[in-house]
Amino acid sequence: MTHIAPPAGGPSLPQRRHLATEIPGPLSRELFERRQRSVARGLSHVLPVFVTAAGGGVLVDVDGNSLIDFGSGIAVTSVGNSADLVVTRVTDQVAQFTHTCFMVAPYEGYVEVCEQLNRLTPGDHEKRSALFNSGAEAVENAVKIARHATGRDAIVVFDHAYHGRTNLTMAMTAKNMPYKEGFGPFAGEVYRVPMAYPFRWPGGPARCAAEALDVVTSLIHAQVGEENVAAVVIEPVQGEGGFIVPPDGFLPGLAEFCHRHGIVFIADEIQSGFCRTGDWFACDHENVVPDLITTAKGIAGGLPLAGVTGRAELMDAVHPGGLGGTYGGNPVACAAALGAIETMEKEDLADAARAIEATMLPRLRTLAEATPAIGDVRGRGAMLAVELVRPGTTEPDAAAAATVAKTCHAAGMIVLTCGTFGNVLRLLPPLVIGQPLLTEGLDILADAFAAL
Ligand code: PLZ
Repeated sequence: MTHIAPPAGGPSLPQRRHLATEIPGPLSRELFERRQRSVARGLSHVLPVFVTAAGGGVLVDVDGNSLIDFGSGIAVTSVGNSADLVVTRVTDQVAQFTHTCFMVAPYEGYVEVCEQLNRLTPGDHEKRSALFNSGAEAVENAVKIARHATGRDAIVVFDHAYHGRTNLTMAMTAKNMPYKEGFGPFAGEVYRVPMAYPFRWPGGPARCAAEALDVVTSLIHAQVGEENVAAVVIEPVQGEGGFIVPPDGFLPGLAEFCHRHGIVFIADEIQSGFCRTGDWFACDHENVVPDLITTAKGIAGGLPLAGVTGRAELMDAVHPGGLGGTYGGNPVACAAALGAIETMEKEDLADAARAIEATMLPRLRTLAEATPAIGDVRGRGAMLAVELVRPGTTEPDAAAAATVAKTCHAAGMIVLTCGTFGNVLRLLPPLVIGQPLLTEGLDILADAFAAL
């Protein structure tokens, strides 16, 4: 196959949509054939274009197509792909040393990332952090810490929750297909309660705001017993489950309930954290201070890194040697995180996320008025979504969501779907995306809805 010499990635990549071939093009299709013969079937793709460069708000593929990126690799490249400060810090670190294992011989970068996490996460109490490789691993470790610190077993999670694909986190994740189907038996002592989901709460959003906290806390009381609960784990804005934003008051009430009963309140901010929702963390919106918070994705500009941060007395309850792993807090990933955090602060990317919301949300609301298939528009910052239903009902329409996504893909834009019922289109542009691409992306989306 003849490769086109790829352009250099990063912020200098031309910020334009350009279709050189159909999507996916012939070279991507050729690579896909190789992929089919070599890579396990269990891994699937949103869009099988093979990427050669990315930066700002675009991805460039082997066929020379330049696609608008409304996915950020699932909320990861908030600072953009190959952001300058990530590249320089990573390059310097790679040339210096690549690995010692923090448990064998430590290095400053790990400590510095923990200092930054302790400083940036909600609450000004004394904190400690520990670093891991993936979001699921961070969630597992948060649960380990909560169980160890409380001496209790039960973990409470929510409908529509997503916490990962390891055995414990599969048990915590709500949706069966594709995450859990055939992969059991699952870890025990995980209890699920309803999520405060305004659009789908029986009786509607007002009833949700009035009732949800009572429903959840009385279920915990009756079916688990507060004194048995080690932790309540919640995504303050749910991600994979459908970008579900609980009504104001729900999270503060839940945190207060946990506090009253000695339950560790764990916020899983793996998708919602690091400026995505227009604050450093989604919890900041209502000044909710979790006891433990899990982070990953946006933390390191695309390199694999995750963290658990929390109250010093909880984190330090675990005996020396009780936490760890070969690669957790790898020096190159830590260098990337320091570059990403510096970028977020210097460029005020929380403000950029609010500006993205200011551009997108009114357009999405207008689109919803003209489109009977749109049942709900929701989200915060650059974590926005549109839920598709059969017109005039709340019946989920996954096929319509898939059709709109496909139309966008063919037009040269990456959008992702999500939701327990697969009927939610989610919009997650990099926070550094320029206004012209954002507007063009919204035009493409509007056209795709018009063609529905
Ligand atoms: N917690 C809130 O969003 C990852 C999953 C993609 P890992 N979400 C993307 C997929 O289909 O596997 C996620 C999350 C929240 C935990 C996780 C898990 O993070 O880094 O994928 O393990």
